[in-house]
Amino acid sequence: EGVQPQEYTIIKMELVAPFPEKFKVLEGRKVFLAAATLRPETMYGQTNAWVLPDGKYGAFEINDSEVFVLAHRAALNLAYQNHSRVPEKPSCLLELTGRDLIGLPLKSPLSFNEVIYALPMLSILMDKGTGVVTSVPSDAPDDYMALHDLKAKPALREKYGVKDEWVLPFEIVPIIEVPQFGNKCAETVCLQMKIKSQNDKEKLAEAKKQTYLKGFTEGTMIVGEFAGRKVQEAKPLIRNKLLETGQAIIYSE
Ligand code: A2H
Repeated sequence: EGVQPQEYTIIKMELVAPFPEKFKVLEGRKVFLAAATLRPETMYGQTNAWVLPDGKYGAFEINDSEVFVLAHRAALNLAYQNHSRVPEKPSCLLELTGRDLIGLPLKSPLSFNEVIYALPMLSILMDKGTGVVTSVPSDAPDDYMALHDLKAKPALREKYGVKDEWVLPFEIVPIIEVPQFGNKCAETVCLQMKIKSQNDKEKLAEAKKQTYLKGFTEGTMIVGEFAGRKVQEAKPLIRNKLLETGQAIIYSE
């Protein structure tokens, strides 16, 4: 990790009622999976959320009505950034693991898919961001490969209790046009580099570098309110909208 603080946007992915048994104590509150992203302008293309099956999570009171599900470390950081019901102290209502989160139905800001599901990703780091990641397989190589693995491998779905209907209906949503890479830039690069699975760490790091730089510097939005604008211009505009409408907050670490 660098010396510069990283500023993320936390996307509030709302848990759809009625809540499952384990979450009944949270009934009556607004509960969100809190996903940290560096690419808020890509939220149109969400197909699911990612959690680490063996990761430790908690449901934390952010204020009187809202609860965030995220890693404990992130809850502590948020408490020092004015996002805890109790100032400077995380208030955990419920201890959870990633396995408890798999299959939760979510409504996420800007997503063309009205309801998406929390699914397992094995490369999630619990000491980065919130431990919850929003999945945009059109533009993120990690997301593309992890979704590809789940779609292609029934045994992987079975291992984590993932139902077909949480995965199979979800297609890549084109949202950004990148010269030479097309409008499914993560897929293009993963195919070109012949990446086999989400475990192909070295190649994925290279794919990420390529798509991140090119998508940001040369990409054009093809959907949403800022369609036709360059990604560089659209990003702060979309981010500000999400912040102003209460669908996202700023998070630094
Ligand atoms: B990004 P950096 Cl479309 N473990 O969001 C693993 N990955 C994590 C994470 C964690 N705990 N927390 C966040 N991330 C991901 C969108 C996106 C992202 C797109 C394209 C590239 C991209 C949709 N997923 O990131 O190490 C999140 O995925 C490539 C850099 O702090 C977050 O932004 O630089 C990004 O990694 C933060 O990575």
